Amino acid sequence: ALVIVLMVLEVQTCLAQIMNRASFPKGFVFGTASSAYQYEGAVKEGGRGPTVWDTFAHSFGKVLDFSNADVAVDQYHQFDEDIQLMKDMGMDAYRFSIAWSRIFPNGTGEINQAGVDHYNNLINALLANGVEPYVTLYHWDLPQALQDRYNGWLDQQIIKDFATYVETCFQKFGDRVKHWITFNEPHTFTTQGYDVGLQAPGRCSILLHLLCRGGNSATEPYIVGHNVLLSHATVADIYKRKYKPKQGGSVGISFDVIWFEPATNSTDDIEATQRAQDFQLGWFIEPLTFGNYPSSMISRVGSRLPRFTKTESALLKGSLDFVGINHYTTFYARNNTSNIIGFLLNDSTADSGAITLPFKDLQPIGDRAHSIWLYIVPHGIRSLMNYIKEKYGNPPVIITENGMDDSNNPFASIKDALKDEKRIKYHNDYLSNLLASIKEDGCNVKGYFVWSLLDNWEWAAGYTSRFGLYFVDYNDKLKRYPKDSVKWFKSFLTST
Ligand code: PSG
Repeated sequence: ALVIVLMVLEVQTCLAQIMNRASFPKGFVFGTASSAYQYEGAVKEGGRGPTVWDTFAHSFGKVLDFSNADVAVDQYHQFDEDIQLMKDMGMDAYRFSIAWSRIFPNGTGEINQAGVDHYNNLINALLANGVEPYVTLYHWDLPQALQDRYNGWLDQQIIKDFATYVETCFQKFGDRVKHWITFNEPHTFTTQGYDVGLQAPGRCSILLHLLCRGGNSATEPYIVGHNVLLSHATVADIYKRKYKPKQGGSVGISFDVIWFEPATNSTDDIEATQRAQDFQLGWFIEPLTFGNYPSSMISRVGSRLPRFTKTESALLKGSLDFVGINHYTTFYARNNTSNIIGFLLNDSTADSGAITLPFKDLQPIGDRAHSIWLYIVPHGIRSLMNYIKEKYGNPPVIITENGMDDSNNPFASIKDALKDEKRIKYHNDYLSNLLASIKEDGCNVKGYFVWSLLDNWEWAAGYTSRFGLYFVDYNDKLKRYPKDSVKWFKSFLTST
C-alpha cells in the first residue's frame, strides 16, 4: 500500500509542475490586449477625427524614432486575419479600445455612422469566431476638438461629453459587449501627459517649461485625475441604472500597477513603500472603492488636491464591478529624505515622499526586458494580488495587461526575432505566480490578457519596442509571423 501511495504522490507532483489552462479555475478567461491608436492606423479613414495623440506624434521630437501611428499595424483593415490568429492560439477574448473620434469625430455632436459600423463589424467578427470582446472606452486618444475647445480633461465639461460618448457605445454595442473598461491607466496618462509631458497632450511646468509650452505639473495631474474619476463614476452609474438590467454586463477600469518593495526593512522605507502605492493605485482605486482619496494624499497634496462633495463620494463608492490590473514590473521604494528633486521640479511625482527605482546598491531587481522600466520580477504579481485582496476586500480582478518587449533590432533576421524564449519564460513565471495567488492564497482573479497580440506602436518609443506574440514585419506589408511564444500559448491553451 505504501508503494501505491508513494506512486500516487509522485504522479501528483509531476502533474503539478505542468501548468496549463486546466490548472486555472473553470471559466478563467485568457486573451490578448491592444488599443486603437497603437493598432488601427487608417487615421483619416471612415470619418475619424484627429486626436491628441495624432497631434503629439506629429510634433517634432516627441517620439523616439520620429514615427507616428498613421498606419500602425493596420488592424482597421486586417482585423479578420488578426482574429484568426487569436482563434488559432485558443484565446477566449480580445481586449481592444474604441476610438472616441471614430464615433464622434469632434468629440460631441453628430454620430459618425462609419465609425459605429467599423466596431460593429469587429465585434461581430470576434463573436462569430468565439472570441469575446472586452472593450476599453478610453485608451488615451482624446478627440483633438475637445482639447482645443476647453483643454480636455482639465475641464469639468469633459464629464458630460465622455458620458454622451460612452452611453452611445452602450446603446450601439452593449447587446454584444459584456465587459466594459472605462479608462486605461488613469495614473499613467495624468502623470505622463500633465506632469512630465512625455505623452499627449504634452503639458508640464517642470524645468522652467523647457519641455512643454503650457501646464502646471503641481496641480494639473490632480485636476485631470479628479475629472477622470468623476467620469468613470458617472458612466458606471448610467450603466447600472439604464443598461445593466437588460444587457447584464459589467463595468471596470484598468490600473497600471508597479509592485513596490521596501528597499530596506527600516520603518521609514516601509512607510514610504505604502505611500508610493497610495499615490499610484490608491489615488484611483480608493475613491472608486471607499469614496475618497487615500489619507496620505489628502495630507501631503493639501489644497492642490480637489475635493469630492458628499454626492460625488456616494457616486464613486462601489462603482467598480471588477478591477483591471495592467502589471509588468516591480520596483524598490525608499523614503525620500532630501526632497531636492521635488524642490527643483515642483511637480506631483515628488508628493509621495518616496523614491521608486528598479535598483538597490547598483543591483537591478531582476532581468530587464527592452523598455527601461520593465524588469522581470514574477513574484511581484502574486504579492500585488494579495495586497488587493487584503486592502480592498478581494474584488474580482482581471489582469488586463501583462507582457514584455524585445528591442526592434533592424539587423536581426526575422528567424532570430521569432525565437523569444525570454517571453515564454516571462509568461510561464508570471502565470504560475498568478495561479498560486488564486489556488493557495484565495485571490479572486478572473482573467489574464497578454500585452500584446502583435508588435505595435509603443507611444513615445514608437516602433523601437516589440511587445507582440506575433512579429510584425514593418518592411514588408506588415506581415505577421508567430514567435515561439505563440506555440507555447497554443499548447498551454489547447492541452487538457
Ligand atoms: C504600463 C506600465 C508601466 C509603464 C507603461 C505602461 N510601468 O509599469 O512602468 S503603458 C501600458 C499601456 C499600453 C502600452 C503597454 C506597454 O496600457 O498601451 O503599450 O503598457 O508599455
